[in-house]
Amino acid sequence: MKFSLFTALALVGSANAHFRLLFPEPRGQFVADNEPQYCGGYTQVTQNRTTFPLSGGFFTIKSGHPDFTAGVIISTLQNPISFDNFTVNGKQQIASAYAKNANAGTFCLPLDLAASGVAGVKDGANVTIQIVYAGGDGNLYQCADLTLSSNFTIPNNVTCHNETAEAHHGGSETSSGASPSPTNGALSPAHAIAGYSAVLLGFVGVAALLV
Ligand SMILES: [Cu+2]
Repeated sequence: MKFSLFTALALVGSANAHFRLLFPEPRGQFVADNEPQYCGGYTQVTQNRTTFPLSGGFFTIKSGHPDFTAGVIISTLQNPISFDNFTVNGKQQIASAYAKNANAGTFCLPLDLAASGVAGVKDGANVTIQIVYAGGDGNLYQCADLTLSSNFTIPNNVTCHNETAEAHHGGSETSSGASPSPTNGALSPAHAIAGYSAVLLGFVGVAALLV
């Protein structure tokens, strides 16, 4: 009895680790158990899209796992309902290349959608981004529905900062103070690892990377 209780608690703990998309706002309430599914379990597009800058944007995630990999794929369909909708001719449309980080915590990453070169990414377009994340317990997903604007800047009350957190699976990692500058983060900006083989890895590739 004691053993199964312990096992159950351990499973809950690991599921809670996962990751959350803090900004832009995800499709729905975070449900840890559904995060391995397409868009974290939210298959339908939301009606209240977030206005998002065509250039110079960012996204923020909170990672419960250290040693994670995260990237962003994009769909230009009005109502993307499957992973296929994020590909063209079988190729993923990558909005932000996969980046790795050794720490858990909150990380703000640049998301310059205009620079992605994806067809249909333009002023006024409705798009959906999907964060693809792997932290050691399988691939996890969160989506956000956006309307792009070339003359919009993210409001000041949406902060972009990095803050590493104590790793939960033992080890020697400790907390560090918040860094006010988005450029000071521990998570490498995508372009910094452009030559890295992870950049063009698909879903399977990310999983394989962590085995
Ligand atoms: Cu997890």
